[in-house]
Amino acid sequence: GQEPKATIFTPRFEDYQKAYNMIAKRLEEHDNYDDGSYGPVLLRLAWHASGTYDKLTNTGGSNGATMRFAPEGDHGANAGLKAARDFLEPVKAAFPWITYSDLWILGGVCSIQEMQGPKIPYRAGRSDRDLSFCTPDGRLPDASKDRSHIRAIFGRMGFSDKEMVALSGAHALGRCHTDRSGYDGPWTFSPTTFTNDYFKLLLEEKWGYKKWNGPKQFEDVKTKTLMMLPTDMEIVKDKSFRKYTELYASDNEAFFNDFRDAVVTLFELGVPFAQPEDQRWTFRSSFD
Ligand code: CCH
Repeated sequence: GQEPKATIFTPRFEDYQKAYNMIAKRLEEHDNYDDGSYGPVLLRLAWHASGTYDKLTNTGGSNGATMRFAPEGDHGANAGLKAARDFLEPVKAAFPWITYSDLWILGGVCSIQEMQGPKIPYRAGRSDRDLSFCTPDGRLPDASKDRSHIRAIFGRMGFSDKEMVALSGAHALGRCHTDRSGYDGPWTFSPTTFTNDYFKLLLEEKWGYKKWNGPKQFEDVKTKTLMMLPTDMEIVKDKSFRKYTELYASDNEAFFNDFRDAVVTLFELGVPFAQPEDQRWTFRSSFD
């Protein structure tokens, strides 16, 4: 006789699109957070999950979602990211087949697209790993440092000067929180819309030291409402970095394209995908 066959559920593009849609819907519904959106902190979660990558040892990166565990979740750089992880829990509950590590990156992709940024092609296939895969503290950038630190940290992941500048443009979004990093304030006047304003403001505004008891940071002299970190200022002071800052300030399309390419690379660092590079998925946005 015939043996009944167990059906194994293999999620496909449309299944991930459903998870994307739920994240987008939650972003719209929960507009009482920070400047009106969880989008920026979701992107920061995806970046801090990925930005631990070390190309020499092929350790770290978004595979594993090891920030779930105390050693890595408690690293100073990850302060406040529990808000983003908790925001995604109902999505994990509704789509239990998705791994945390795929979900966190899907959250980053969704937040960029829903905040009117470029379409970010995506691959699934990350697996969750145990706490023995947690990375040591100190792999993420320290905002008080200079260009050599930026190049050491992003060089360790394999990025070029151009890619470092393109990725920095994410600071068009969100803000610093005194109870997380110690720094304070947003970089732009529209912190929930993805634009090239970070580069424009870096070049066009006059920046001075903020007079306060907190860590050394910059404020725009005119309105004193915007901020820049010491590392942000390196993006205009360093000659090689500045070339790309000028390019992205004057050419939004170049910024969108280069940011997309760099962030796809970032989100995929160290992940052994089965899904081929030329078969990435592009999700429909809520406003498509
Ligand atoms: Fe960043 N970032 N980032 N950043 N970041 C902070 C906030 C955001 C640095 C430091 C800080 C990238 C690169 C760097 C976002 C995306 C990216 C904060 C404030 C600090 C400090 C945290 C707080 O207080 O809540 C440094 C240093 C570097 C590089 O040298 C890159 C790359 C990306 C993404 C591609 C986003 C988004 C935020 C806003 C988070 C929020 O909660 O609003």
